[in-house]
Amino acid sequence: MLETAEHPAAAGMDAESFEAFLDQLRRFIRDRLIPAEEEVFELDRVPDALVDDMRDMGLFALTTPEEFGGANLSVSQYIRTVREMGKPAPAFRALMSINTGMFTTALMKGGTADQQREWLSRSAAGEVACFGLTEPDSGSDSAALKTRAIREGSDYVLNGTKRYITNAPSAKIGLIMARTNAEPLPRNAHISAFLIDMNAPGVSIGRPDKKMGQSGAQIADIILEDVRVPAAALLGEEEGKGFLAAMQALDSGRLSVGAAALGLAERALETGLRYAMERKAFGEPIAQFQLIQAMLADSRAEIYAAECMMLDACARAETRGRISLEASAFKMFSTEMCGRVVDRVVQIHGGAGYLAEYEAERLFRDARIYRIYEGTTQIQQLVIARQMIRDFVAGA
Ligand code: COS
Repeated sequence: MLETAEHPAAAGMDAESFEAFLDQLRRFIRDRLIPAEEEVFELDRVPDALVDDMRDMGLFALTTPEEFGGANLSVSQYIRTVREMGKPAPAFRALMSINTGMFTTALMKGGTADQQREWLSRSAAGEVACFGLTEPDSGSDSAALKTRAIREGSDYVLNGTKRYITNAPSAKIGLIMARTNAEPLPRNAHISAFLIDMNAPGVSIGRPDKKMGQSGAQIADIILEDVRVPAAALLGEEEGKGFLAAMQALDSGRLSVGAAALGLAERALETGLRYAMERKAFGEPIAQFQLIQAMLADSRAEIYAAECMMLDACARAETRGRISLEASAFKMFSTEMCGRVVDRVVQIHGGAGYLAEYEAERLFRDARIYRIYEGTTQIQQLVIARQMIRDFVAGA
């Protein structure tokens, strides 16, 4: 949840309990999640028993207010948690992070009290959530989406297709953006957000897409054919607020992706360092060679820079309103940094880095999407530069 100052219980969990939770999570990751990675890759999904364990750990309820069954973590606490979840196979984080990130943020900022009570409680209880913004003909240009929601009496009827939707195959609840007026202008004005039960008649899910990496994190199309929902499903019970809800949710999502990329980079560097210490060439561990050390050192310094950005962006989110610039800057830097780190780790491995048998190869593939989803690096540049221009014009 962003802008916690708006929320009465903004302080999050007390520091001691949070550190204890983080220790427990690190053990859970080490003892349960990492050993299950191969199984996740084979099944291409997270096994049910592990999903249950994740629910028991409260991982779907991290950011939900206590009154709806959540832990009410502060932004910093939540994002530090995501960083840890960035270390095991990405499938685990993908499964819980829509609930704790975009879904919860959109509801907290734009939902009515009744909507918050129903949907945040379901989310916190571990009903997997999805977020339907992207479509076959609109990715970066979110405002161009075509899915329609037409008012019929006290209902809305939705038709359209959503694409690349994380968790679509397992989701029980969804926040789906649709156009409530066919008028294309003003560009963002007619986009609304709907809370959907994914078992509703007319909702069907495409076959999970085959991807370059992040095995086990499923994405698929959502096809909406005459899906009838009550007017109470309209987020905030007000038309035209969907674009804002999506953009606000993306600010939160971008902090989360940046943190996940940081976690993955840290794991990759550990892998690279271990290999460099064990692998010998010319009679000594390759870690003793200065050119290998340069790759290790550059990676370590960049990880440190991303960590500092993360902590600063979170601190600002806790004391200030909109942090689109910082969220985009952190997401851009951290995901690009992660790309460089995994590339160096493959290089440190030499020929072994190209083999599927070694972890470096998987980490290299898994990292690639972070520079693309929840806004490409180029979209982050746009967000940053536009904010700079706005501030300049406003004389800030
Ligand atoms: N918080 C609050 N308000 C926001 C906002 C945010 N994070 N982002 C945009 N807005 C507001 C703007 O201030 C603007 O308000 P006014 O009309 O009052 O000035 C309005 O929303 C429209 O914003 P903008 O003009 O920037 O919209 P554009 O259609 O030009 O699109 C981009 C902006 C390209 C940045 C946006 O569409 C985007 O982020 N695209 C990428 C989407 C994405 O990340 N997709 C990945 C998958 S989604 S899971």
